[in-house]
Amino acid sequence: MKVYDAASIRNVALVGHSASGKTQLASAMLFDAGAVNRFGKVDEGTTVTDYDEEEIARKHTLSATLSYAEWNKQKINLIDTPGVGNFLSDARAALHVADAAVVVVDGVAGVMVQTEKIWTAADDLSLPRLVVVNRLDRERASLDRTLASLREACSRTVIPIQLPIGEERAFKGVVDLVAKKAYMFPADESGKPSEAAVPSDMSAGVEAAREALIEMVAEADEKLMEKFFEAGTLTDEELVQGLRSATMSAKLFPLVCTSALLNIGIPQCLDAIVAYLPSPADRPYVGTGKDGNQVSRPADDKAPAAAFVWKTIADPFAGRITMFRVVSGSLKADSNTHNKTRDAAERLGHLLLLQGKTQTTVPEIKAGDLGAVAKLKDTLTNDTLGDKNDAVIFPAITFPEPVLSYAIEPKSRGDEDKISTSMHRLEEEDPSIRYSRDPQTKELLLSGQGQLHIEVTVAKLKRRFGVDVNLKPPRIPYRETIKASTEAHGRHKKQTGGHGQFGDCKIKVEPLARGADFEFVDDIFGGAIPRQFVPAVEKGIQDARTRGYLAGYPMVDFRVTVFDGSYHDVDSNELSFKLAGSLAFKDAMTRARPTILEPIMNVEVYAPSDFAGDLMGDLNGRRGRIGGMDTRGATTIIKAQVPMSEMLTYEQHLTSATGGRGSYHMEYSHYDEVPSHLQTKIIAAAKAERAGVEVEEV
Ligand SMILES: Nc1nc2c(ncn2[C@@H]2O[C@H](COP(=O)(O)OP(=O)(O)O)[C@@H](O)[C@H]2O)c(=O)[nH]1
Ligand SMILES: [Mg+2]
Repeated sequence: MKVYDAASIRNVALVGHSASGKTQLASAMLFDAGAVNRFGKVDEGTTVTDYDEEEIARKHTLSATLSYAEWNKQKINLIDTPGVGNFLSDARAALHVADAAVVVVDGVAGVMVQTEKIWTAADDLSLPRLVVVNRLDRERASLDRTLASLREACSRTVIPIQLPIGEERAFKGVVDLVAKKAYMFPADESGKPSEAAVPSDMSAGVEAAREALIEMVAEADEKLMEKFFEAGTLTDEELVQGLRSATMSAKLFPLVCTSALLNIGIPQCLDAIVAYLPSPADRPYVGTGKDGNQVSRPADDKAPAAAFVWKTIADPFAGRITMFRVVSGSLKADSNTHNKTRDAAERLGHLLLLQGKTQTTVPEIKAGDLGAVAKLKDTLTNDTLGDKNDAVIFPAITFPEPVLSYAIEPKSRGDEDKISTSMHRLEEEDPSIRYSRDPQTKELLLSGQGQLHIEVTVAKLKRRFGVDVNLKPPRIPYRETIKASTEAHGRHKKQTGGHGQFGDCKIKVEPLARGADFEFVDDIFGGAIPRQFVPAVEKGIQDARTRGYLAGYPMVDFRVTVFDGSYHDVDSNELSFKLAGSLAFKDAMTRARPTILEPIMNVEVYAPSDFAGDLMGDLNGRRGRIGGMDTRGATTIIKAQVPMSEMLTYEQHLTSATGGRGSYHMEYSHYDEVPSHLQTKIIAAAKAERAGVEVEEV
């Protein structure tokens, strides 16, 4: 395997809405560049980057996958990423180690919800982007419409550097606007075009599009603007240079046209990646130095070794596979390194390049390149590896908090231990899931980004670790709070021969603002309760509030002030004051008007406009509050706030209501009070459940 210096590498993340053709595009690029011998197809389960059985079965990318190819003597590292909302965290992680994003957009549907999400994520990182309008061979595909949606939703400065030749089924090539050349592709999917003259019926369109490109490039740079005004145009060289620097500074986003399935336009897409997107040498990586100051780390292989871990794979056989970007210096096989985040020694065994699931061992991985290593001891995603004496640490990727929890139970009783070790491995692989035990019901909880995310995690658990579990209906993380202030009294007294027990406290409870959680204030003067027992009062109240009052959900957003009490010289002890605290809490609840809160989600629905009326009606039926509506071409975007409990079945509803053409995104917004008729139901359900649990425990 050749070793590439940083200037000869392009690290690109393929991102965009699900089914825009990212995986198929990666497959075509790898094939055309000669990195693989076979043109893999998503529909046949033969692509390099969707190799996981779960991905093949579902025909959806579920996890970021690394692959690479050489093109024009440059090594392109391609990270194929998921486009389904539930799995977008992996796409975000990939953006952190890429120097540029290739944003793939479906030429039929245009910009969709996840395209926008990931575009914004790339904006936050100031990442250069190449836009690929794919699936141009499909019926109803249109570059013009897709471009309009890109300019509306993403950026005004998305600019075609190619035009498609032929539409829909007749799509057979592209015109390169920079070189004014046409490339016609054969129907055999070989991806080997023949050069041709620009079709005569396109010449006016090509001229106009080239003018528009030149103007945009000139606009992005003052010097070029002056030249443009003087000469009325730019030279070819000025155009190429200007386009490159405007793309690298994320001022312009060049657009290319492809059919990844028919292998049309792919070599030109690879050319554009090499010509216009930055190499690691062009973009220093930013980390934190010794005193917390920012340091900019160029991709210099002579500098101290520093690598950032962006992903971990839990392989049941090979163990942990750690995927990293070497930021500076180089990592060497069979050598010692240091986990600087955890201050722990690590031993690097075989270093790996990953072509999907195929691993190639290499002696060294140098600055700017992406690679992997198996069987590290302590290293997890977001850690920095490298030279012990070099202070730099790279900023962590933030992963989304889970929004939904399901209870799981093993199908066979003996699997309890195995579940927990396997789930911890899967948590290492996917930081957007959480595995825990419900303190009230003792159930095992699996939390994640949505139903599909949970189902896929459960499928992984079974396939990789042989643990089969039942998924119980999702649990809504209700909370309780109070609506009124009151004072209350709790006294615990027991006199049974010998030592008695005595604790006594008076408290005040007051509602706090939403999100304030819980405050405890010690307002005891004059020793009404001895110092050492006040924490016991707090403990008693804490225990009681986590068990809730109405339906067993933790009570939040209130303050408790203990302001008085009494004690007994001999009989008072910690336990007595704890019980007194808990009694005072219960007493307070009889007057504090307790109520139940539920999580409210921000929801964005994208669908063809014909469905907008029905979808809004449905959201109203789910107690949703419509916050706004937008149209983008033929697509309507509905924004609403909807209680989580009403959204559990939304995925299925939206798919069937729109024939699969709608999509949505949802994230946690805030907690709000549950309407009282529904509270009654929640309380009844909690009682029934508690009764059930008790019976079982007998
Ligand atoms: N007609 C056509 N179908 C495509 C094209 N690219 C991808 N597809 C199909 O679209 C579906 C989704 O492709 P995939 O690569 O999995 O999309 P991803 O979710 O963005 O990775 C698959 O059935 C592909 O065969 C294309 O250029 N033309
Ligand atoms: Mg995919």
